[in-house]
Amino acid sequence: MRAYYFDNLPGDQRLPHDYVPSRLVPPALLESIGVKYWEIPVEGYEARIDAVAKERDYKNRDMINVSKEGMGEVYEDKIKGFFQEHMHEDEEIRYILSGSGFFDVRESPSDAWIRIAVVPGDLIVIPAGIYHRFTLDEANNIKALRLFKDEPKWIPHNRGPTTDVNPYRVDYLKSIGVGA
Ligand code: KMT
Ligand code: NI
Repeated sequence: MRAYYFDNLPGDQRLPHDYVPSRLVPPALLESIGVKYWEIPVEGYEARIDAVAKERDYKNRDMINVSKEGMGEVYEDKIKGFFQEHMHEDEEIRYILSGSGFFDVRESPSDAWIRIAVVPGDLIVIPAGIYHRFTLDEANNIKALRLFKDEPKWIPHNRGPTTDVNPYRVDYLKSIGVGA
């Protein structure tokens, strides 16, 4: 996992969009906006993922394969949807098994994009209420475990006037000490 500020330059979303020189984002900053992550080697990952799932009460899981081969006809639409800035009313938990990609999360209150480059072995928790998006990188494939607490709630709420007042958004901002 490597986190840095997104350069905001136009161009392919799959490119790194890293400033030159990079503006790295330290772990403490990610923590301050509620993003958590662990590194768990993929070789023999099951026992350690089971332990984290138990500790954090993640009762369900499934696997997602984001690639042309893995998704077929819905691939292009899914890719577009993942990259629309959105929030969820639950955590988005991903454990990367193979491939790579970028999770972009909004820093608040600056509203800057932070790009998190994930690789196999990364377990990332994107908190409920944070604005974020996802894209593949130029390798065009990622396979990940999706963990969830109870029933899967995958609904993306695209950013807009409604999400700005969504109770989960408001709670999120409160939890990181931003706003009234
Ligand atoms: C999501 O919800 O944005 C995704 O599942 C992206 C792919 S998981 C690496
Ligand atoms: Ni999401």
